[in-house]
Amino acid sequence: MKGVENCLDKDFYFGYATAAVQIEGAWNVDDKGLSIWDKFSHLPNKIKDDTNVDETAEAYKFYKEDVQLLKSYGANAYRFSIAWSRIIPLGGRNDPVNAKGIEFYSNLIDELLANGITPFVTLFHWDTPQALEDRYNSFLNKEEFVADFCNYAKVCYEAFGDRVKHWITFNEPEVYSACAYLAGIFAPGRCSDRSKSSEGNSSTEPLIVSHNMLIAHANAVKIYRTEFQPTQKGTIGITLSGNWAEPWNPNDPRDVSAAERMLVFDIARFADPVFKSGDYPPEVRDQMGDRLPTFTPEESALVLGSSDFYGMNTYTAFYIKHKDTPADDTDTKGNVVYEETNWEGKPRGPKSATDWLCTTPWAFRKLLNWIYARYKYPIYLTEQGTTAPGETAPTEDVLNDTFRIDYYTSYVESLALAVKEDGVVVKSYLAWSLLDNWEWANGFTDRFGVTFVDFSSPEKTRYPKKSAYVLKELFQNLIKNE
Ligand code: PNW
Repeated sequence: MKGVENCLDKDFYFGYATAAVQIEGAWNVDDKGLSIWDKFSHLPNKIKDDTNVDETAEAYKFYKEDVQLLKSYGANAYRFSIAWSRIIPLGGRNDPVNAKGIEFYSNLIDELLANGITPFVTLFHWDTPQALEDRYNSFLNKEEFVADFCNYAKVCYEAFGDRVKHWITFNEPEVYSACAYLAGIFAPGRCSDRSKSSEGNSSTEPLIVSHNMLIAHANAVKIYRTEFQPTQKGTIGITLSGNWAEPWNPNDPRDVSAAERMLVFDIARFADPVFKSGDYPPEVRDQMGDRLPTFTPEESALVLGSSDFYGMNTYTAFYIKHKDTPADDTDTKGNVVYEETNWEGKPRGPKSATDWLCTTPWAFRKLLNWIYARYKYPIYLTEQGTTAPGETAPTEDVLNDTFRIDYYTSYVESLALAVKEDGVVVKSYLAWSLLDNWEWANGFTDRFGVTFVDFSSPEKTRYPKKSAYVLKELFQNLIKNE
């Protein structure tokens, strides 16, 4: 990579991200409570390969080995999520705290710090305690949920805040609310389609859930800022998802505005309330009308500015075409059509093993610029990565993962150019993911790791892929030594 050497500051964080459900296993060990995924992954016909989260990569058992992997991959940061149901097995503010759950994360944090790796901790990566779902439908009940989440967050700040200086409240409200409450393919699996779910309303619930998530986020941040930040001196924020929208036909103004509208619905719907205006973008309210909840003036003031940084997850891009028919009432993307090729037949990019994901480095630089121009907050890239076709066994070919190497090399170059040429402020690059893991509704079929995991072996043997070492070298060249 020429011309961009040393373009990242010495305090730049390079490392990997994971989530508890996807790697920990140990679903009933040390008094853990049930999460909604412990239940959902055992229901029939929900997971592509009929697997569940009982074991996954067993990171609960092998966390020390994983910290050594991180070290050997040159990582100076690791983003993981805390399983709420390990800390408070029944989830609620009047339920007991589980000392063994605290001990596990405390040990993991100490192990990371002893190896020179900075922890980034996500409080919620989609695994609500099942008891809260049973009691009051979790996110659908604002008062109860906000109070229980704040209590859980406070327990975490108290237990880990002396050592954790980078907090992320929620991971990807957009993806979570849409998959769990619109499509019904994520736990708790609610949607309007009665052949899939006996409960749910796809036109309202995703909007209520993500609204309540923003309010829970803002309240948990207020607690951190008033009671903990003055002494613990950490930072706290939210991580949002978002993929680039490229006009299907750049010469058709209707496609140009459709692509911009998709970004507004997909990204600004969550980011504007937090980073810009304390409210949803007007074009979103125009389309969604009364289905979209409103912020009270107090809520709006609390949400605006409630993140110290912009937590960004991005993977790919789509060609976006306008639609001539009116939006239906379950639309959350701005009434557009997603296309695989543009008007000239040009494909998005090389296809991964995951249906929605192609390699589109050209779009990453545009998206970084779009977000930075709109919000002017320092960006923490908290997830990015890919699956690769044909990864089924740890053969020499599979471990020499050229598809993933090309993905990372080209995306990291786009990042470096955005920083160096465009002046975008980026503070971290946390690749998804350290390990092959349990990819939600796709089970073990989608391998996102820079480490191959043999899920059939009792030790869940880890085999480094070459991309891990390529990434290490890329960042060694990009991050300044002094
Ligand atoms: C993220 N999309 O989800 C999650 O944070 C991870 O837990 C997950 O394993 C990873 O990305 C890979 O999927 C996404 O359709 C799911 O654009 C879907 C999309 C983006 C992110």
